[in-house]
Amino acid sequence: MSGRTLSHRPERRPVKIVAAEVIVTSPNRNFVTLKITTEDGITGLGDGTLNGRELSVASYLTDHVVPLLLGRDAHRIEDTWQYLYRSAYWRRGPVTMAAIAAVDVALWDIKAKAAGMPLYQLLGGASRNGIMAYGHASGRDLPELFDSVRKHLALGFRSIRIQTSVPGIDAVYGVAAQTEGERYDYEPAQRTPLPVEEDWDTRAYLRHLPGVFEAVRNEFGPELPLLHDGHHRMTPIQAARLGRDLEPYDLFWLEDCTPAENQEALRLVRQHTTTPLAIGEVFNTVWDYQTLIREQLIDYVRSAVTHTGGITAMRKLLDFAAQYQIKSGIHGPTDISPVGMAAALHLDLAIHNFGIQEYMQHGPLTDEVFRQSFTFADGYLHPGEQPGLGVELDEQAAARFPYVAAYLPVNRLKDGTVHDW
Ligand code: EZ4
Ligand code: CO
Repeated sequence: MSGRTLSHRPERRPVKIVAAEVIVTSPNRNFVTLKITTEDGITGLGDGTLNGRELSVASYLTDHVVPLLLGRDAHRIEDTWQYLYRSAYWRRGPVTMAAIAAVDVALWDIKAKAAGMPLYQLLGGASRNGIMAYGHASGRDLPELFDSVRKHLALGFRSIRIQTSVPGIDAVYGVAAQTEGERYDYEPAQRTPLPVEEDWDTRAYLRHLPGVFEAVRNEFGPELPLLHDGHHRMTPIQAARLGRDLEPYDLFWLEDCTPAENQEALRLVRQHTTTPLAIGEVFNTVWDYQTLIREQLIDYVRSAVTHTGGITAMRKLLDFAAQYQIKSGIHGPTDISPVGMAAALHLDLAIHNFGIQEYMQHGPLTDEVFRQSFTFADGYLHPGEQPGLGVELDEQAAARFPYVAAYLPVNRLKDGTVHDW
C-alpha cells in the first residue's frame, strides 16, 4: 500500500496583519465595515454595524482595536478573539461585541480565502441544501397586509413575518407603509436630528392581533409558516396571554415578547403557552442566554453574528443551544450589512441546529457598494461558492455615500411615559 507517510512539517509561518481600515458608508442606511489586509495581500471584511450608534463602534475599532491588530498573525482567530475580549477588562456590551465581531468575521474571511474555500466549508461543510428564509410583511389594514404577504410570496418567500397597525395607535414597530419616503423595506432608523416618537397601548395591541392572525390564516391557509415580533413591549403575563391567544394560528415563533434583560420573565410565559418563543437580537454574549437555554425557556436564538462577537462566539452559543433542542433564528434586518448577512449564511448552512434565517432585502445602492455572491430562490438562501464570505466592498462606491446621522424611534404610552420600543 503506497500512501502518505507522516513527515515533520515546519510550523506554518505567521501571516501578519499589515492594515485594518474602518469604512463607514451610508448607501441606503449606515454600515460599519472593517477591512483587514495581510502581508500576503489577502483582504477580509467584517461587519460592525450597530443601528443608531454606528460611530461608537467605528471609534472603538479605530482608537482601541486597530492598533492591537497590526502585526498579529491573521490566522490565530480564537486567540485574537480571546485577546480582544479579555484584554479590554471591560467585557461585553453591544459596542465592544460588534467591534470584536467585525474583527472575527474579517479573519474568517481571510482564512477561507487563503484555503480557497467558501467559509461554510471551514465550519464543517453544508448540513443542508439551502437556508429557509422569512420575509417581513406588514400593513396598516388587512388589505394592505394581504398585498404585502402576496408580494413576499411572489418574491419567493415561503415563511412570512406578520406586523400590523393597531386601531388607536398612530405608529407601530414593523409597519413599512407608515414611514415616509422610499419603501425598499422597513428601516426603523430615521435620518432626523432627534429620534422619531411613536405611541403605544399594549391592551389595544392584545385585543387586535389575534383577529389579524385569524384573517391571515383564513386567507392564506394553514401551511404557510407565520412569525410575529412583539419587540419587547409586553409584561410576562401579557405575553403569556398573547402566546395563548395565538395558539390556534400555529405561529412558527413569537419573538421578543418581553424586555430582554430579565431572563426569568420567560419562565412565566412558558408556563402558559405552547407558542414557540424566540429572543435575543439585542443580546451580545452567551451569558444573556444562560438561564433561557439551560431551562429550555425559548425555542430560537435570535442573536446577530454582527452583535455577538462574530462566527467564533455564535458557533459556541449555537452549540450550547443545540444540547437543548433550541435552534437558530439569526437576526437579519437591513441593519446587518451584506457582510454580516454572508457570515450568517455560512454559519446557517454548516450548523446542525439551524431553524430559520431572517432576510430583509437590501436597497439597490447597498448592493452597489457590497458585491455579493449569495442566491435566493424558492424561499431558500445560499451563500455561494466564492472563497471566503463571498462579499466584496467597492470602496469608491462606498465613498459616494458618507455617514448620515439616524436614530431608532422612541416609544411613549398615551400619557407620555417612555415605553420599550
Ligand atoms: O427593530 O434591527 O426582528 N427584527 C427586528 C429589527 C430591529 C432592528 C433595530 O435596529 O426587530 O427590525
Ligand atoms: Co426583532
